[in-house]
Amino acid sequence: MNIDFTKSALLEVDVQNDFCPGGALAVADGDSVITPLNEIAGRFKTACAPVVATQDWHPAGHSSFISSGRTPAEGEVLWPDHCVQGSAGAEFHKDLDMKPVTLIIRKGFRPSLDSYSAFFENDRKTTTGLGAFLKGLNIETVYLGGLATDYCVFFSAMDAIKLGFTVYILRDAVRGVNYPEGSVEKAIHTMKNAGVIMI
Ligand code: VGL
Ligand code: ZN
Repeated sequence: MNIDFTKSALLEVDVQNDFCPGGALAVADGDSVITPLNEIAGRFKTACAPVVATQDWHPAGHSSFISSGRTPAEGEVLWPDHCVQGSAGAEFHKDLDMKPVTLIIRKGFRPSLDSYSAFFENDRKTTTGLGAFLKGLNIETVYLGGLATDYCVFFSAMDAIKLGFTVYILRDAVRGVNYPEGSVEKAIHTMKNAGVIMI
């Protein structure tokens, strides 16, 4: 892989304990994204290129939790309590190398609004600031890995395309929830059609 580090950023999505085996919203094999992410992050670090880690960061009782008692909207999925601010489950996995990380974006911290994407919250309007941050660094290309393929990675990749970035998904550095069944395949298909490149 030939990366132009002068205009590329690495985005590591939600590599947190709750999305790894043993966590509250465990993604099958979720921790296997860590080794490939550390390897590529090391290369970004050597080049002093930006590495952004996102952290799902919900207040207790968040509206995306089943425990909120809320009736989900059509097509909306509610989740077990996960990534509660300050909890062990919200911490980055201990094996994720944080030394290369130059920015941590926390998301999903508004009680009534979730944020799957690293760029825009689920109202599709509220920004996290990440797009402006990357544009401010003259970044044109985003390499993406992490959890979960069919939710936070998917929405981040689609928004990155919408913002005009060239987007590469690191195929061995993503894992999915696959709920509902088939959602990983559907996400990959939709991303490819939108111009996301799988490598
Ligand atoms: C995620 C569901 C709920 C993710 C976050 O990181 O993909 N999925 N919160
Ligand atoms: Zn969440």
